[in-house]
Amino acid sequence: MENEGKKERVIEARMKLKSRFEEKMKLTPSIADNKPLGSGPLNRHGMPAIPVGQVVTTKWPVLDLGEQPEVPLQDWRLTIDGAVENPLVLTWEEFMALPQTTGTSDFHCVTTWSKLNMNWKGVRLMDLAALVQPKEQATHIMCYGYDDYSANLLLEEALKPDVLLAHTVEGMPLPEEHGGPVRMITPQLYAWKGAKWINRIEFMTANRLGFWEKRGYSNTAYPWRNDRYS
Ligand SMILES: Nc1nc2c(c(=O)[nH]1)N[C@H]1C(S)=C(S)[C@@H](COP(=O)(O)O)O[C@H]1N2
Ligand SMILES: [Mo]
Repeated sequence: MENEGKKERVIEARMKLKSRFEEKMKLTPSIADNKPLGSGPLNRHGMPAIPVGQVVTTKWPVLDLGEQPEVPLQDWRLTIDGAVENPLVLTWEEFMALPQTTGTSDFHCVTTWSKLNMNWKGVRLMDLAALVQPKEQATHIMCYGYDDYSANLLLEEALKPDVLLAHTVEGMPLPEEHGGPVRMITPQLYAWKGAKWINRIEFMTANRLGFWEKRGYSNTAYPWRNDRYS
């Protein structure tokens, strides 16, 4: 009984978010762009697999700010706060007990490399949002890492189904240098929008700029428009 009620509430919260953001999502470039720039066969979202100016690599370069924080699982926390009805701090066990999603997606770095068809497992940002319930006025999120990193995102981008807080890649725990224990991935946007070593998601009622955005990177970061810098 208790569980049924819980499930009903989760579904209700999800449906509410969906109806609030469905129209906005349909208008975002990764869905609405009818002249996406790029080459190669179409990807799973109908976009050219290789966005304009990108080169495919099979290696996986590491990009960071010169620091790779080491976070033991028993110390790991994820804070979700700001403009939400139910702010939360999750432990590792609580995070892993949430619904888990697997997905294949591409990774496009603004420094021009793309790594295609990566297999991830983690928790959808959308599912976390359904738990905390963004307030009516929430429009953006800021994601923070255990390093000094931050990245801002429009909510209608963050709520897309392949935006994950990933803990597993290619069936293995996410390596520390790639942001383990947990990082965000944003396959429809340049990869800097996905914070490695993520430890906080702040819902915001107005846009603010993240680490690279303050330094001239694009607010929107859409790979099929060569939307790298502002
Ligand atoms: N916390 C944190 N997240 C980060 C970064 C960073 O320096 N710190 N770099 C970003 C950039 S520019 C890219 S391209 C990707 C790189 O991920 P990778 O090192 O796993 O390839 O992470 C993004 N997320
Ligand atoms: Mo990057």
